[in-house]
Amino acid sequence: MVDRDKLIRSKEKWAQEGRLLAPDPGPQESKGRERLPVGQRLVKDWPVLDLGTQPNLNPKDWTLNVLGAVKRPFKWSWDDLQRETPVERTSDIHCVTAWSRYDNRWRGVSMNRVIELAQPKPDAKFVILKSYDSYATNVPLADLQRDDVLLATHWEGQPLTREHGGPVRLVVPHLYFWKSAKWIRQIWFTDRDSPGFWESRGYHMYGDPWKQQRYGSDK
Ligand SMILES: Nc1nc2c(c(=O)[nH]1)N[C@H]1C(S)=C(S)[C@@H](COP(=O)(O)O)O[C@H]1N2
Ligand SMILES: [Mo]
Repeated sequence: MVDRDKLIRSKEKWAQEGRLLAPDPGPQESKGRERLPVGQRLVKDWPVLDLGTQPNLNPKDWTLNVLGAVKRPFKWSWDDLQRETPVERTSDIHCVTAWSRYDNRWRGVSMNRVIELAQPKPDAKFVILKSYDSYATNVPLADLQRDDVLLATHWEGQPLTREHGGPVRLVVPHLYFWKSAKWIRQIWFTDRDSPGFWESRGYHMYGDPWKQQRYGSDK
């Protein structure tokens, strides 16, 4: 608990001080977008970042609750998830603590499939993701309706490990990785945006790595 509080306080401090913000290189349109966003460095390993509590979930005990501003709320068990057609996507990770990792091969169920089943109501504009470690994060609905957004169960052909969010985590590759909730438990559709764990501690509501939206109010 002490370690956890220390980690949270130091990350809050980063947000207050605007740490890791690299100088803005100016408009890059003409050169085309670099693969590595400004202020990031490439890593080959895969760091583990969370609040220090890693839920130990037997897949048989995992359930996903899809609810809120939808026409058809539903619950999935692990077996329900297995009945869905798996998809594979390869994408890059960009973490707000300034590491990026290229070419992660994920397998899982497309988020578009979840959205298709749930049928969001017209006023559902945001989604709040909640996890088994009581973590939460917010993402606009439109950002989940992308072909590379998955509920991932596998990484590089292997079941997702506990430390990386197994049995099931979200992967939203075009936003900073704190939006990719590990040990996902609930997907809540809503008309109102509301900050999650890091967003209420100084981190950006949206988190676009290409605009360096690390901290709140574009500091
Ligand atoms: N449930 C949960 N999901 C989470 C977190 C967390 O603490 N709890 N941390 C986030 C942060 S800050 C990052 S950078 C990534 C890290 O994922 P990784 O440990 O697989 O690299 O998970 C995100 N998803
Ligand atoms: Mo992070």
